[in-house]
Amino acid sequence: MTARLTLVQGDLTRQHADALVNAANSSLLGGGGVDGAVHRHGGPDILAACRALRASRYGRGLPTGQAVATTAGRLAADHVIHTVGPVWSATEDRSALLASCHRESLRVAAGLGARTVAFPAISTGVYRWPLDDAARIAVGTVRDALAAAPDDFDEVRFVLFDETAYGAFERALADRG
Ligand code: AR6
Repeated sequence: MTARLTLVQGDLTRQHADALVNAANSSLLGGGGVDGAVHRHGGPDILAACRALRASRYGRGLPTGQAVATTAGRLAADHVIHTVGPVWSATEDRSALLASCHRESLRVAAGLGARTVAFPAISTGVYRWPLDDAARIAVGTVRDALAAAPDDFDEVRFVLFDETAYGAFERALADRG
C-alpha cells in the first residue's frame, strides 16, 4: 500500500515521527530556522553526533543534496535526518539538488526502517527558494519515491511553519492530483 502524503501546519520539532528531516547546512554544526530549532529542542546529543560525522565521514562537510542520520536526542522521533538544500539561484537551475534532498532523505529513512517521516519546506527560508516552486519539487519527488517503494513507508508528512507555506504545499498536492 502506498504511504499517505500529509500536510500539517506547525513546528517540525513538535512532531511525533520515526524520522524528522532537518534543513541543515553542510557544516552540520547548526544554524537558524529549522536547524536551530532541531538543536535547541533536541539537545546536545544531536550536535555531538554531527561533530562525530564531521570527524569521520564528512570532514569537508555534507554535500548539498545528500542526507545523513543522527540520533533525535530529546525530540519525539528516533532519528533526525540532516540534509543540505541548495541556495536558490535565479541564474542556475538547482532543482535536481532540491529533489535529491528529498530522495536521499527517504533513502536514508528506509535504510533505518523509519516508516513515518516528517519534512520541513527545505530551502524556502534562509536559502530563499520560492515556495510554490519548492513545494512542486518536494511533492513531486516524494510522490515518485513513494510510488517506487510503496511498502517502505506509512506516512510522509510535510510540516509547514505558516499559512503561506501550507497553501503552497496544498496547491502542489492538488496540482498533481
Ligand atoms: N518547523 C517547521 N518549519 C520551520 C521551522 C520549524 N521549527 N522553522 C522554520 N521553518 P530554513 P533553509 C520553515 O531557513 O531555507 C539554517 O540556518 C521556514 O519558514 O530553516 O533550507 C541552516 O543551518 C521555511 O519555510 O531552511 C542552513 O544554513 C523552511 O522551514 C539554512 O538555514 C526552511 O527554512 C538552510 O536554509
